[in-house]
Amino acid sequence: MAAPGGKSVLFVCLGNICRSPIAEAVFRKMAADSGVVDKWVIDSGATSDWNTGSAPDARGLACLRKHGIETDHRARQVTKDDFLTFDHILCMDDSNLRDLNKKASSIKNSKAKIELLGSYDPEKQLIIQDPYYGSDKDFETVYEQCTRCCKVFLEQHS
Ligand code: WE7
Repeated sequence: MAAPGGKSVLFVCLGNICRSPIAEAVFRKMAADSGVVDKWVIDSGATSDWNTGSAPDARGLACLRKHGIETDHRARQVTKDDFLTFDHILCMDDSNLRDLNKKASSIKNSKAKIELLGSYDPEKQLIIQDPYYGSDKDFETVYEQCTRCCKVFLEQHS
């Protein structure tokens, strides 16, 4: 899955239309700006199959665009294969963590390290809240949390 000698990270939230596509796009931009994007396999996925095939939420796309980031991601559900191929699975809240750990426990040889993305936040905001029923400001908060966390995650794994 990963490039030779490379690393891989899958960002996960409930529907893969709000938080995890933002995290994925932010991390890809950061890795590109640092010249290491070719060393990484970067993707995002959902714990649910509710939005499979959908584009990211328009508010999330607007937020990313405001920060000079584009994405053409389409929502997909996390698969059993993801636990065998990804080094890191980074999720947003405790509900995601429970769903992922439950799925992982049903799989032989799951290798992915499953963590909260917020565990990398230097400002210690552990949970990245679902902005689905929120405002543009909530998407901006998600963006800021993802930016802080992805920076530390990339530094620690470079
Ligand atoms: C969300 C969501 C989010 C909530 N993205 N949806 Cl309605 C529904 C039902 C099952 C799975 C999904 Cl994904 C969705 C649509 C998409 N970020 N957040 N729903 C949400 C938020 C708070 C309380 C309950 C729900 C379903």
